Amino acid sequence: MRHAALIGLIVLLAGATVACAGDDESGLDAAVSAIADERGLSEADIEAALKTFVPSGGRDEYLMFASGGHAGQVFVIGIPSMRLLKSIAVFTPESWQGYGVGGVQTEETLAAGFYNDEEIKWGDTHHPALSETAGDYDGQFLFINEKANGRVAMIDLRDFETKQIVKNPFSNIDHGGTFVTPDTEYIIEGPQYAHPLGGEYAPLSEYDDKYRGYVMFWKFDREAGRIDESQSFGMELPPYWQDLCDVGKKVSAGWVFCGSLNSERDTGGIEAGNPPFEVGVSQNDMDYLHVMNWERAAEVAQSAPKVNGYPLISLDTAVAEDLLFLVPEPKSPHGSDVTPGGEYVIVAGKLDPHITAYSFEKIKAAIDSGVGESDPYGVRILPFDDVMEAQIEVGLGPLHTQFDGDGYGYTSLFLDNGVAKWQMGPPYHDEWKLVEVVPTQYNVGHIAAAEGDTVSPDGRYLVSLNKWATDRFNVVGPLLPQNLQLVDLTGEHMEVIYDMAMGVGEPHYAQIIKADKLDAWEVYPEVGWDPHQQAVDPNAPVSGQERVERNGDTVEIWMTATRSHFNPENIEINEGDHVIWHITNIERAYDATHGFALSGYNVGLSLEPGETITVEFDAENSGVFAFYCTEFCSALHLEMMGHLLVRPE
Ligand code: RUQ
Ligand code: CUA
Repeated sequence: MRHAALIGLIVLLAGATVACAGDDESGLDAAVSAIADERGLSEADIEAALKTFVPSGGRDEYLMFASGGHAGQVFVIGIPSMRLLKSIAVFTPESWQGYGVGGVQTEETLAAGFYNDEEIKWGDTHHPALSETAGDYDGQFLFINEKANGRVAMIDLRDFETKQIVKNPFSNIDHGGTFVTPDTEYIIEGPQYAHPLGGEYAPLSEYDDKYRGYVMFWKFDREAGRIDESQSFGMELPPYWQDLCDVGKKVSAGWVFCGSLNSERDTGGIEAGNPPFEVGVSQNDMDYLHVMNWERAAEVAQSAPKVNGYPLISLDTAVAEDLLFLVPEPKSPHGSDVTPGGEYVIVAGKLDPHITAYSFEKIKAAIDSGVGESDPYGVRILPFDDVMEAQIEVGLGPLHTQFDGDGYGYTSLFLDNGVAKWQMGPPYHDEWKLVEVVPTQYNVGHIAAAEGDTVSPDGRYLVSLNKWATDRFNVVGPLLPQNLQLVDLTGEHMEVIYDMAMGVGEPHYAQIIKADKLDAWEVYPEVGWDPHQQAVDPNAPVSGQERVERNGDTVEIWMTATRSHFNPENIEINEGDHVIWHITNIERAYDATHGFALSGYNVGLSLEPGETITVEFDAENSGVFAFYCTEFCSALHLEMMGHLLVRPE
């Protein structure tokens, strides 16, 4: 019997049920064996299926928030089932959620991120960051950066909706964020390609003088559930290409660490006979880890001059006030990740097969002792040998590191296609050493471990966020899905137990939170709820007071929606009228969402139970326009409609 051992396991797992139900073991045996044989499944396959299967009606133990890459969204994925539960609209309009398609509230959220009032229709989300309390995910808010236009968004996890987008005032591109400080005092938006201030024009010949990196510190007001732009500030950095950051915690609380590349300050120009960027940027053996004191920077920012409306700490001030130091890091570094206790910063260099661990204690000692030469901008470079704690050879193309709760680090290997598990030195274990590598399929970028960025990671599961899934799924045209692979960390060896095809965007980074830390609403707390304010809209339509009022050329409508009608149903106005249309879904039932589609006027809303949305437009098209509910809400859903009659002039 091929599957004997495993069937033993299944029987063991199912033990109680089997015994109670009085089923006979050999029946289960034979049934499993028959299915496995028919489908060509190995014992490992059956074991993986058992570990990831969540029966109908079951819940996942963790939720993963994954960036949607250039889909501009955030994906919510259950673990271990790897089911996609939601795609949260963030930087891109989305019509199922009625995001940016007619509703005034969400259109304003999106418009706050437009470029000089020019509509931006997409975004490139990279790094989600869950809000933290004392260094632990608290399940309240999620932040994410948008690389292509230098923006940061905030999602409220009470209703899983985007509430705010802010735009970097100093740079029109970013990358190294978002990362939150241990109590979510600040959300850090790290830069990438150096830029003239504010994205103004300056020729590349003035690169050394006019181009800079700008790290943004967005202040978070937890009470208000908003980034407080008035308390946010920026800091100028040398024109290296700052890359991923991580925030210090516990012993390194108050500090932030960002890797960089292009310490060469290369400006490319293959068309002019220069070496291409890929060569020019990879000449030096070392680039620089940026070590920044954000706590002190926040004080210094109080008296910093405002530029583009925000305090900006100049590079000279950053140097004079001891806010910024550099540490050499091996060739073309990418990730920098702080260990759970904050003792070390782990850096991985794309062109170096090692991970390098820097001791924060040694960094502090080097800062205090005043050692080190200055870079061309006067920033002190702490000597590598003074601050380096350990190096481990892990494989080719190491990128990003995560941690478990047992003193192990996990680093993605982009070139070797795998994830390396390695042991941390003191205070976790006696020595630093490589444990094993699990192959992944295919080019892995980020990895995410359960509660992996907190002061107390869970381990157990790790997701490898792989790029193109060659040779993995059915062919669906030349644009390949990505492959999110679930890795089981509980056994003696790491094991890939699920392949999830991701057919949208390109998930970069993700964070995984214990599901019971989230406390999302099933319906909005009260009828007439404005999700933008997270409060009742005093002007919300209420049952029994539905009406249409005219005031000159302005027509204001108070409409309610319930199963299975809108009230009022027919509305007659004049061409050219200005229309303000409020709709409340007055239902309290858990599953009673109504949609609102208005043909001819580009309006598509989602009204969840209790929600009020306002739409505003000029009635420039005359004619008869049906409006209808877009959710199949009841047997008489098709009857849930009405007419907007626009009389021609
Ligand atoms: S990084 S390319 Cu997160 Cu590896 Cu953006
Ligand atoms: Cu309401 Cu369909």
